[in-house]
Amino acid sequence: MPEFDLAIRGGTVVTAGDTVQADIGIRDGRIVAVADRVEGAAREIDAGGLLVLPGGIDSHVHIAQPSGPGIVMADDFASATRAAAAGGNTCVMPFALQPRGESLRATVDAYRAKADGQCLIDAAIHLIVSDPTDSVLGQELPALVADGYTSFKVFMTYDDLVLNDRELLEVFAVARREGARVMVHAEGYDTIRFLSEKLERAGETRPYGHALSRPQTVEREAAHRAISHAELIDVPIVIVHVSGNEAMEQIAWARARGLKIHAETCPQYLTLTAEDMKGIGDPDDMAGAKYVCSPPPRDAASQAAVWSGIQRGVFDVVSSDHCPFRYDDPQGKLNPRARTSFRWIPNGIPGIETRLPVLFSEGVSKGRISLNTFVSLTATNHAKLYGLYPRKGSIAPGFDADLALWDPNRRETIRQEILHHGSDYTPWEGFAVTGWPVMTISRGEIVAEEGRILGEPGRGRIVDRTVNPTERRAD
Ligand code: DUC
Ligand code: ZN
Ligand code: ZN
Repeated sequence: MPEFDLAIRGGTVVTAGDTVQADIGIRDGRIVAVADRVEGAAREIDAGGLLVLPGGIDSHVHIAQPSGPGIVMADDFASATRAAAAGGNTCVMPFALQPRGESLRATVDAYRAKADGQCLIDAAIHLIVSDPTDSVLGQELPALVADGYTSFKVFMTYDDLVLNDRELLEVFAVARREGARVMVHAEGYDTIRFLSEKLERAGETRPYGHALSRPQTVEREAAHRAISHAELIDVPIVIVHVSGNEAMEQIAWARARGLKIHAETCPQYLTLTAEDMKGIGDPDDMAGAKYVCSPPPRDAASQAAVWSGIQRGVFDVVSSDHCPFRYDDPQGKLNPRARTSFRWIPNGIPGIETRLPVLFSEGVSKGRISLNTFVSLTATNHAKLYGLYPRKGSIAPGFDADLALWDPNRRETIRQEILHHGSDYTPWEGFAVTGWPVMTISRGEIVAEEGRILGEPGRGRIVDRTVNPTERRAD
């Protein structure tokens, strides 16, 4: 009987720390050998001329999430995980969103049922806490963390989701006690409402009004407030989807004070700008809705600032914040109310399939970041931050055989017609990239090759996580 089920031969193996020529031996879905030469495999893949990277982990995606009356998200678990796999990913982390007034446990059970039998690659589920009642804080959250849901997101804006300062503090305190990870959407609710109403009174209702309603000050103030609360409770937090210099400065300031503030940014803040929301060329000015996400993309100076933050290590992770809606659809971006004001355009853009090629091309191919930094930002740090390490996120014996084979020289142009997501557009239409994932392997099985999907939905697993006991701290 062969020693390995699969050998990947002759590739350049890249981890967060090393770049080496090596073969990889895989058995029972796990990596069992990384060596000069691996002999005796039932099947071999020739990776000559290719990079062998840990499969991407996208720790911030929205899949089949309730999105308000009349609005439907464009991806279910089947389409989202298919698109993710085609884009070089092997694990995604979506959110079970607690509607106000409902039990968090019931929310999680219902969300897990949606994923059942659908996933092509593995997924791990975060929670969104919108209603931190006494029973949620005292019983449900601790029990859910113990059951493997070890991270939750809180919002500082949105009518149905916003937590006030007292509630943020209560959730942070539970996270500290249970050793869970909190992700913070840092934008200030009252300021956004004030500005939105002012813009509407002035007749500025186009999609571009979205950018005007949420300037960087709104993000900076909320980031500072979240950081102050985290300092008070003495708990690490992750500020997600950081869009520019102002919030970034707060994070760097906090770190200089010794606080454990983690940060995430996304390809949209490196490659898009608020100008995209002007929808040039569209007679109705609505094409800009394709780019409406929160925080909004900013300007060229902000892009440069975020690149510099990546290079200086301010950012732990680059996620997609995939939040897909169809554009030409009454249940999507062009819902009837969206034409009356930007505030009714669902917030979010698709990006699960394009995150890695865009970052690789703009980052590695253009010489802004090393291959090893790319791996840290797209896989290893996600695994470490959210409790998937040392099972996922690197290439070494014992890790899941989750791999992406990359052609670093391959030139492609991103187009909707080559993508697999459920949305009817991509914000990166026509974007030229150098570097492309040619094969994705999930626990030793090829799930995507040259844009073709090979595995069956339902083979992907929901991964439960455990907290590191050293992160649990009594009050
Ligand atoms: N926040 C996200 O993280 N995703 C989409 C919309 C939002 O506000
Ligand atoms: Zn958010
Ligand atoms: Zn998000």
